[in-house]
Amino acid sequence: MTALSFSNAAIVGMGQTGCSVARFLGRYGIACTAFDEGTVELPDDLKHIPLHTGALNSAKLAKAECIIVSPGIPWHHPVLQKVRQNGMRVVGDLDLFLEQFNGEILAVTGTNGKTTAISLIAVLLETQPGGIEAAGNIGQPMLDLLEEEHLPDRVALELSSFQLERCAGIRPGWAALLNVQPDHADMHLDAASYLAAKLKIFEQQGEGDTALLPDAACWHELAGELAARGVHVRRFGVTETAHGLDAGLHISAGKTALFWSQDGDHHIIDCDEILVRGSHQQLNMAVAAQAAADFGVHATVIREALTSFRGLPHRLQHLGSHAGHEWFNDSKATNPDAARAALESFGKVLWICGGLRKGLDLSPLNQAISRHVSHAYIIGKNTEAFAALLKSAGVSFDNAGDVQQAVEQAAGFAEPLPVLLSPAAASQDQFANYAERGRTFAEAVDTLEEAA
Ligand code: UMA
Repeated sequence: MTALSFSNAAIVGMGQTGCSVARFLGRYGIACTAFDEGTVELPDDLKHIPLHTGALNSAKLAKAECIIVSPGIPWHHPVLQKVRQNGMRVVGDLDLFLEQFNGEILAVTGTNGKTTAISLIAVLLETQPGGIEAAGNIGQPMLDLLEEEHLPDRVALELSSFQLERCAGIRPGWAALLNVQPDHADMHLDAASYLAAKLKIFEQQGEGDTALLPDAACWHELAGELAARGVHVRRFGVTETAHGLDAGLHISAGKTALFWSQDGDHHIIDCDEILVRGSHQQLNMAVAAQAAADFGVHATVIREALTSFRGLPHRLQHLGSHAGHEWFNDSKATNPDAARAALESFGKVLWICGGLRKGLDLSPLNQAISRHVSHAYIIGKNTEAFAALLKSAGVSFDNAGDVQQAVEQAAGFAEPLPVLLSPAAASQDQFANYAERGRTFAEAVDTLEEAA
């Protein structure tokens, strides 16, 4: 392990990341002070660390030689800006990880679908020599990987814009950008800084590295720049010809097939053989297939993994048939684009939506709502924006208030339509996170009478 260049540190945010940072620094004997603007209690093994709660204070932070900031704390937080301007070292856990880790890095970013792609990549590569560990935004703080005596040879990092934004520089040998859609308008100053954060994943790539980019024209210039630096650029997307693309979905005569490139050929799986629903999810699976192929996983292993993959909880997860309806948990859809993709995976549905809007414009959902929603149930503390959206799309709705009420009301809907929880909003107005919202939904559905 490389020695650290500081002997005491301030940790800002004591959620998953902050606790992981504290344990990591503890192993080096670094003296830490914890800061959190919320009401937190440190876990038993970290109780010895001094904790300051409430508004951040630059004078207290300035006592540390290094400040490590959790991803969920805005990088432009005035106090953090001030200490940075004063020349203090302020980093995220990704910087600490990169200082220590010398193995191979596969990294995936994008607004939606990162966790699906990274999870599948981890499944596909774990049988390869050297194996793989997945970490990052997926819910596994990356510094925890360094706990082991034997470090992994290779990691698959799910990187959020928050993590990339505060990282001094990263050079993944293999990197993919899945998509960029409006999100986190409450955390980034503007759309340009959100995009700039995502693109940091490619910033230091060079000769011998691989970059996988969507095929849309807006990425051509970046593809050219990367290729000029010697990066092997691959492109993926949805196509009717499959020409010129390395991976994606091929639509022909009403049939969709997933494909990836390997050994100079396209390998194809008919999407009817894939258990995971939704072309947006299948496209992310094509990205994972391409990653696996680039790391030498045999095509038959990729085929087997893709056709047996059941998807992840809270992502268009089929909960079964209850009270005459099929129920789908897509609680992970925390922005309008994710919900749009989910709605487009169905004919007509009963839609449960609403929550914390994060300052996002909902109007891109309008067309999908008109086409795919028969009736909606709004949850969350502020219903006005969703009510206005549904009115403008000409769709009837109820203000259900909470998930349990929405489930009860949808169960009573006469037509046997599928019921889809795909909120298009974050959950923190009523839940700790999207997973708790999804579990609450699944529990409420579970109490309904099971279909015979
Ligand atoms: N806090 C403050 N001030 C703030 C905001 C938060 O003091 O302005 C404090 C909170 O009181 C809390 C702590 O910071 O005690 C939480 O820190 P955090 O929000 O960074 O959360 P962690 O538990 O450390 O989880 C983070 C990621 N969270 C976010 O990026 C918001 C997790 O991604 C990630 O799995 C975890 O690190 C491990 O790497 C979650 C997420 O929602 C899944 N990510 C966003 C997304 O996917 O859209 C980017």
